[in-house]
Amino acid sequence: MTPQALKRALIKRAEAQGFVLTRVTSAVLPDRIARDLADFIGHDYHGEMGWMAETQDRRDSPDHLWPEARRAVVLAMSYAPLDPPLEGLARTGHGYVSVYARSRDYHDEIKGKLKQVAAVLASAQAQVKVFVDTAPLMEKPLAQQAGLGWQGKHTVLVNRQQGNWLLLGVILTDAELPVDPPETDHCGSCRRCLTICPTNAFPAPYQLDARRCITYLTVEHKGPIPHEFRKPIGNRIFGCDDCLAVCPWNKFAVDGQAYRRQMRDDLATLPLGEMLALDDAAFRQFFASTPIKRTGFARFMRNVLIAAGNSRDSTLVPQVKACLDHAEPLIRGTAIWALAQLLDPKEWHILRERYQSLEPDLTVQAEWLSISDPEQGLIS
Ligand code: B12
Ligand code: SF4
Ligand code: SF4
Repeated sequence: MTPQALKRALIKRAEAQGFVLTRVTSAVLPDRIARDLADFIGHDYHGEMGWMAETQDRRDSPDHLWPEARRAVVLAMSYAPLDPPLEGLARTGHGYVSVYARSRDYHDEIKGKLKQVAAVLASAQAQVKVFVDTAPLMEKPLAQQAGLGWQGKHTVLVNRQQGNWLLLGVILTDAELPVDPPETDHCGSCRRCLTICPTNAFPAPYQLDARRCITYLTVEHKGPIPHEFRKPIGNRIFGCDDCLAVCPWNKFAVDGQAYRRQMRDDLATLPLGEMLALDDAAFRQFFASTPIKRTGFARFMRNVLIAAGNSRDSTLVPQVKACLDHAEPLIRGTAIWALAQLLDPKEWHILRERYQSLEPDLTVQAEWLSISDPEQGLIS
């Protein structure tokens, strides 16, 4: 088969698997990308994602990860939601789950489909490796170089027809497939994604300080969430979609059907009272095979407690109070903050007198102390 015919067969198989975009680029990224990655890590924007720094020398270009790689086939699956997702932010008694997480884990979902596409290359005796956010690979710069779209000012890939509700997958191969031209930037003077960000996570257009991003804070960050972010988090209990949802290029996006088939509508907004009632086993069962399960019970409850604190819903108080006796310090500590939002200061001080002297964990002690600090102004 000629390289052109092989590429056509690849695209046909990708379309059959539900990918909305499939393009090919060189497996070499320019030095500029390596410098941007070094800058990102040098500024500590990766926070606790130490794996980004550890793999930096392989991550900056696919041929550093796999020297035989000649081409990167970059594919996108649309997960464009049917309804405007940010409406869920107004339902303060419910936790908001970002759109990508309302389904079976996309890593599993897309990897299976990528393997089906890669089989076309394998059957032509080419070597292949498939990736969905599973290896040190810079998928967005590769996608831009392949012409799938451009990295918008929010750093996420945007396509003129599909918008930015896209999940990316990559197949590296030693086959010499014909390459596609790169895409250019179409953000123009727009700044919508930058101004809507609740936590000011963009130090400049096209740059993200992950440590300030609600997705990082609710999904990747392990310990207590810094106080300054707790109110801006609102009811977002897993991820955030604000910068994606406001992008004007989404108005042309129509094609999320392939992904939607395995989405769980019951995960869009979750009643906080029901979430507070979960124990570890019930959590695992309810979120089985979703990305939420990977954060683990303690981090999830930390997020739910922040949303409960922000809900101003006093009917949640008994459940939040019960968390003060939880074996997990992260849960006890966040419950202290949530109660400071929900209770009258006098009632909160009574609890502090009862619990603080008995508290063995230093991070939880710090919560009692930080909230009673008048400088913080969190309670009277
Ligand atoms: C780490 C990571 C995160 C981190 C950091 C995000 C980030 N922007 O880096 C956190 C946890 C915050 C995160 C959040 C999300 N993520 Co994420 N994440 C990744 C991961 C694993 C690596 C990204 C990476 O390499 N970051 C490092 C920095 C250096 O890369 P960068 O953003 O491309 O940086 C560029 C710019 O800074 C630019 N730059 C720097 N200076 C300047 C100056 C100028 C003038 C210009 C033009 C450019 C420029 O150059 C850099 C290199 O191109 C990828 C998967 C993968 N392996 O690629 C998924 C990935 C990026 N995430 C994805 C998704 C869906 C999300 C969320 C939307 C999920 C959600 N709804 O909650 C949010 C989006 C938040 C946001 N605005 O980015 C998708 C994005 C798909 C797409 N359409 O682009 C990916 C590709 C996963 C996938 N396989 O689909 N994610
Ligand atoms: S996902 Fe949310 S918190 Fe993160 S950069 Fe976008 S708007 Fe900001
Ligand atoms: S919202 Fe505006 S600035 Fe942000 S990515 Fe979309 S077009 Fe670019």
